[in-house]
Order: sequence, then C-alpha cells, then structure tokens
Amino acid sequence: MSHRVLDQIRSNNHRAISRLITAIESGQDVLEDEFAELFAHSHHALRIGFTGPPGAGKSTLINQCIAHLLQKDLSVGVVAVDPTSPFTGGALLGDRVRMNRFFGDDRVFIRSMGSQGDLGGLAKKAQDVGDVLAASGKDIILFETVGVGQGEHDIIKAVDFTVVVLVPESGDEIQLMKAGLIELADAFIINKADREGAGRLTQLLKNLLQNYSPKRADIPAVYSTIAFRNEGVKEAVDGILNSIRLEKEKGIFDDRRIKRYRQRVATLIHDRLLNTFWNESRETQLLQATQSIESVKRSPYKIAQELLDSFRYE
Ligand SMILES: Nc1nc2c(ncn2[C@@H]2O[C@H](COP(=O)(O)OP(=O)(O)OP(=O)(O)O)[C@@H](O)[C@H]2O)c(=O)[nH]1
Ligand SMILES: [Mg+2]
Repeated sequence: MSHRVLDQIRSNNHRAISRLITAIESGQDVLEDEFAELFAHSHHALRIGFTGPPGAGKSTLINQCIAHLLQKDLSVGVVAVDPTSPFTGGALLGDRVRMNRFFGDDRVFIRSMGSQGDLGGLAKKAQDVGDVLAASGKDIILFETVGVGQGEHDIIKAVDFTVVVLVPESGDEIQLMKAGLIELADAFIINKADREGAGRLTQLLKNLLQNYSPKRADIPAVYSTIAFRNEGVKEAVDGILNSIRLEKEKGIFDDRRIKRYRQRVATLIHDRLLNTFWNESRETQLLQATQSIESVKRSPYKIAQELLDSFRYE
C-alpha cells in the first residue's frame, strides 16, 4: 500500500477501496506502518454487528437500515461475511441483488467475504476490511454474519455493538441459551413479525432477559420488525443508536472497545507465534518423530516439549 493508495482510500475512492480489500482477502500482508496510518483515521466509525441464524433476514434488515442511516446523513460500509461460502469479492449473489439499490452511491460501500476454509483468518480480515471502510470516512460499519459457530462469534466480538436477529422459528429458550446468543447480544431484533409465534418469542425473550442476570448494567432491548416491508426497522435503528449514545455516556462503550482491542492484539500474537513456530524444519521434525505406530506410544507431551525446546521467537 503506497501513500497514493492511502490518499485514495481517505478520499473515498471506491475502486481503490475495493482493490485494497481484495489484497487483504487474498492474504497479502498490508504493511504495518501504512496500516497504522490507515488505522489512525478509523476511530470515528461505529461498528455494529448483525448475527443470527441463516435466513433470519439479516441482509434484508441491513438493506433497510442503510436507507434509514443515510436519511440521518450517516454514510455506511457493509461487510457481509459468509463463512460457508468459498467465494470472495462480493460473489454472494443474493446479498448483491438485495443491496444493489445503493450501487453508485458513494456514501455506501458493500462487500461480501467468503471463508476459503479459514474461519480464524476470516475474523481478522473482516476487522481489517472494517478499518479500511472506516478510514474511507464511513460513519457506520455494519457486519453481517451467520451466528452459528465460534469463528462467527470471533467476528461479532470485534464490533462495538452486537444485534442478534431471531425469527419465530429460531426455537425455544434452551436453544437460545445454548447458542450463547444471550451473552453476545447488546440488542435483539425479532424479525418476520408477520409470522406466527413472533409475539410469543418476543415475550419469552423479554422474560428470559429479565430473569437472567447478566453481568451487565442494562438489559438488551428487544425490537420487532418485518424487514421486507420495512416495518419497525426505523424504530430499531433509532433505538440502537440511542443505546450506543447512552453507553458512550456511561463509559461502557469505551470499555468494550478497549477490551476488544486487547483481544485483537492477543489474537495477532497468537497467529504470528504459530506461523513462526510451524516452519518446514519443525513440521519435518514432527513427521519424523511420529512415523510408526510404535513411535506414537511415547507421551505427546515429550514430543511437544522437544519441538518447543528448539523454538526461540526472534
Ligand atoms: N416473512 C418474512 N420474510 C422475510 C422478512 N424479512 C426477510 N424475509 C425473507 O427471508 C428470506 C431471507 O432473507 P435474508 O435477508 O437473505 O436473510 P439472511 O439472514 O441475510 O440470510 P443468510 O445471509 O443466508 O443467512 C428472504 O426471502 C427475505 O425476503 C420478514 O420480515 N418476514
Ligand atoms: Mg444474508
């Protein structure tokens, strides 16, 4: 990334943004000094994550949210992460079709990312992409991800505010608890309120949140929407922005950012150490030490220690 590219990003040149994101996606390391410069211009942006089961209406909701945010004179970047898709570069056709009404609008930049089998890497890349969009001047960065596994949770943990989207068919109380969604959510949206069971789920969730004593000061709000008819979405957007404003006043917002920054540094160290550790020589050493069924009768701790003994991080 040259200074010219940085200038282009900062002046919201969507082609340059797109190219840089492609570089990040393909695993090219963005040079640290230049990333630092870019990062310095990314702090103003609010990062909001939307997670929930497949087909809950996350993309439809985000699509409507964009319009409401634009009306508030807020520009928007969207990072739609699909861990199940190997495609990259906006190849999620469904998302594209639904969101392309903003095509050509320089206040909106939408990008889909696939996993290529590497979920851990995806979380890191999605955060970097969010920073690029923030540096381009976008006020709000929306992340969409299917909330099912750990890797997706890693993505959602990197945001300032997490919205969990549920639908009447998302299931019962126990499933909600199991999926860890209660701990994750800063707000809930019950979408598909036109469907049977939506009222019951909303009530169930509200009761659950009242009784469940999370280690947090305020209980997450529960909004009800019919995304494809744009019903309730404006109220949800207003409510969420208001919650964020209150969290800022109380210092909760900053605390969360600090915690997440710390986590990000720890993850980078974890990844780098592992990458440095597994060089060719250690991979060979492991293969040689485990060539026969006899050899794997030794304690695995011993092999691990031998490998570690040869490791000094420089
Ligand atoms: N009945 C009903 N259908 C809806 C509503 N909102 C969205 N849908 C439909 O639900 C389907 C899935 O919507 P998406 O927005 O693609 O859902 P998603 O959560 O982004 O899906 P994935 O990204 O595949 O996980 C689409 O056919 C939408 O038209 C709603 O409020 N009520
Ligand atoms: Mg979607």
